Amino acid sequence: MPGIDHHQGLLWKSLTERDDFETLDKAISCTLPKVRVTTMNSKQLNEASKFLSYVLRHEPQSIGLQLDTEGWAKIDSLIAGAAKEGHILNRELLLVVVSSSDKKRFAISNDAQYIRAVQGHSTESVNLQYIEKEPPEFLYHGTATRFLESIQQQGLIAGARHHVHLSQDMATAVTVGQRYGKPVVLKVEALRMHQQGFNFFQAENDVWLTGHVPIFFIHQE
Ligand code: HQG
Repeated sequence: MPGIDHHQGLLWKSLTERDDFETLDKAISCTLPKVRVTTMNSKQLNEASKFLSYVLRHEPQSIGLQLDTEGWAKIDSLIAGAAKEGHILNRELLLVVVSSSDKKRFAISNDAQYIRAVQGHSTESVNLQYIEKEPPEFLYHGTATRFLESIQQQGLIAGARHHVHLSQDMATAVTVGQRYGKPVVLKVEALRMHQQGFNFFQAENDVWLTGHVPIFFIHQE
């Protein structure tokens, strides 16, 4: 499959997350008492966020962690499993990562005992049940120009993840595409797809998800 080079590298893709760390320090200040601020910095939060993406989306078994089908991991088990692999986490750090994530990548359960990634999974143990929803007329997908030839043949495919990811705005799509090279934005006729029987879902963080986008619904911007 063209583009395979990327998919082979998926496990490390979370390292390309682009948290907006210029605003993170402000977020920390708002979230925690001053005495805590001095004990955390943006680098620590960035590393923790990447690590969480890795274990909660892709490789929970790397730290002996079990996710339920909805993607939830026990926070105590996460902290203990991470520590065995040399990643020092604590509840406060997790709470700050969750609350300051620019893309709201993670959620904490109401009883504060569990944590999960809200989308982006590749691990087979998770089958998160998103609620089906009618999409807006158009959604956008950011990719790199080097994938275009393959996309023109296959349409948009989920690859190692469970879904194709789409955004409601073009600016987000540009940022997403930039992770892999020269960005290009594809406009997807989402509503027309939906009317023809394709399912769409929206994750808690507003990212739109669908299984596959055939080429005849895709237009290059
Ligand atoms: C491309 C980030 C060849 C696709 C973002 C993309 C997102 C094809 C890459 C989330 C193809 C997959 C997911 C085809 C699609 N042939 N290449 N037929 N169909 N592709 O990372 O959508 O920061 O798995 O265009 O915001 O880029 O991690 O998916 O370039 O929501 O929270 O194959 O990751 O969120 O790459 O990004 P990915 P994505 P986080």
